[in-house]
Amino acid sequence: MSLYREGLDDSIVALATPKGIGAIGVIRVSGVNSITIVNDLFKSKNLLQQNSHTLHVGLIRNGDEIIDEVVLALYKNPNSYTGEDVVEINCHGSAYIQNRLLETLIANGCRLAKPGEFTQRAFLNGKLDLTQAEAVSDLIASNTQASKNNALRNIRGGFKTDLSLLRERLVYFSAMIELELDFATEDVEFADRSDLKNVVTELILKTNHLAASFKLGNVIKNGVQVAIIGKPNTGKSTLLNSLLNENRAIVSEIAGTTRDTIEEVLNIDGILFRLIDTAGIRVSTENSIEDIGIQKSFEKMRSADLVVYLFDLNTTSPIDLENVIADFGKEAIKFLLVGNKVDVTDKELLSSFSQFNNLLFISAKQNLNLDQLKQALVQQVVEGDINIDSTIVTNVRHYDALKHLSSALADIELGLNQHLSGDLLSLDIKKCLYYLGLITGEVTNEEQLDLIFSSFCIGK
Ligand SMILES: Nc1nc2c(ncn2[C@@H]2O[C@H](COP(=O)(O)OP(=O)(O)OP(=O)(O)O)[C@@H](O)[C@H]2O)c(=O)[nH]1
Ligand SMILES: [Mg+2]
Repeated sequence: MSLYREGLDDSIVALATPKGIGAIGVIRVSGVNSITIVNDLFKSKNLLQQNSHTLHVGLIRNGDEIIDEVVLALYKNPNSYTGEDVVEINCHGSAYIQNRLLETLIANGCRLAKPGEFTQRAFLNGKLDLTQAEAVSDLIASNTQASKNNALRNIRGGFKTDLSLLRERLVYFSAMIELELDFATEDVEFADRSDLKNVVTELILKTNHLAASFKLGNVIKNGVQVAIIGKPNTGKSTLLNSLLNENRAIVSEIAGTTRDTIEEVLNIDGILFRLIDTAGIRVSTENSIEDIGIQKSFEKMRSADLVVYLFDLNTTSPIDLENVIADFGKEAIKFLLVGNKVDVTDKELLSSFSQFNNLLFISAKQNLNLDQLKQALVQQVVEGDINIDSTIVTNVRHYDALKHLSSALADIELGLNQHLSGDLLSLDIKKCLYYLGLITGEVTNEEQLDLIFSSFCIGK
């Protein structure tokens, strides 16, 4: 921890809003001398005499040079984001002004903040726990509504509440067993083994549930890979273009137009989808480039989270479709069946597909029923036992700790079944407490902290 405490005696500065032109920009200064440093440049009033949580309008000057007219927001420790004295300078949104302000603040004793350093200070000053600090990083990186909501929920501590409750119960048992060890010669049992077993069973359920939410959490953060697969000329590229509303992929009536995969992102109802247009699959071609493309299509089909199998309603028989369904079933591939070119398909032909459930009829070219398809995509993500509004683990580090936690809990369970002695049980309980702590930041090492905070951007 010392490494991190060391840096806390200086004042850091960074632009908190994006670089470039906007109506205003915000420069954030945090640290023991932050108010004094800004006060030296702000001639309108004495900031040292002002209350916390107040706003002050005035000029920032560097000697004779007027840099900008600004609004200062004052936060006194410990009631600020970082827990230190903080001044937020709302200046005009010009890159020149912002740079001049930063240069002047640095010349007067501030240091440019490293990525994530404001949040790191918040953590070190006890304002945030690790899950909250990491959620800030996720929030900054989030690019869809669903992932933003999830990050916000983690910042508010949804995740931590669950884990802290679990931790408290384990701490109790750990203490009781320690007590038993002190009275070892008297053979007493303070920790009721069947109570402990109940707690462990409950913990296992909760831990596994949180770990299972990781896949969904990851999907929200990184996107759902959707491969559009089908025979040549079925309209896969047309579909990609229509969903994106732009001419991204080349479309032609020549079979084998798409030779390489094309990937684009699409946000539907706040969920990020990574749509992949692939080369049409056919048995064998004379063309080696097309063959390589087809090979890639198969790879994408297997690695994607979901396959949209697109077929031409006019050239596909129900038996063809049965075979496709069987093939997907064999490889345990999640898929949606989508019949294209409904605009040029007669009704009788359509009715021959009535035996299939969940079949969608669309026209990629005429934009028919594309909303239905989008809803079906969302449905695939949301359905299942994990509710999107519940606590979701999105962080690989948390996931990893949950996995270890789960196996440590299994060890306790086994130990209880085998009537293991208190000192051995105690070791397993401590292991659980350690992994729980890794997530909430109660035990951690410096390297880990470094890694977490360096993924932030400067100004946060
Ligand atoms: N009538 C009709 N024609 C369509 C529809 N969708 C695509 N097409 C036409 O079908 C032909 C093939 O479309 P593409 O999008 O290139 O098909 P693809 O599946 O990407 O083909 P490959 O890349 O060769 O595998 C083009 O002439 C499209 O205009 C549709 O909904 N209705
Ligand atoms: Mg194509």
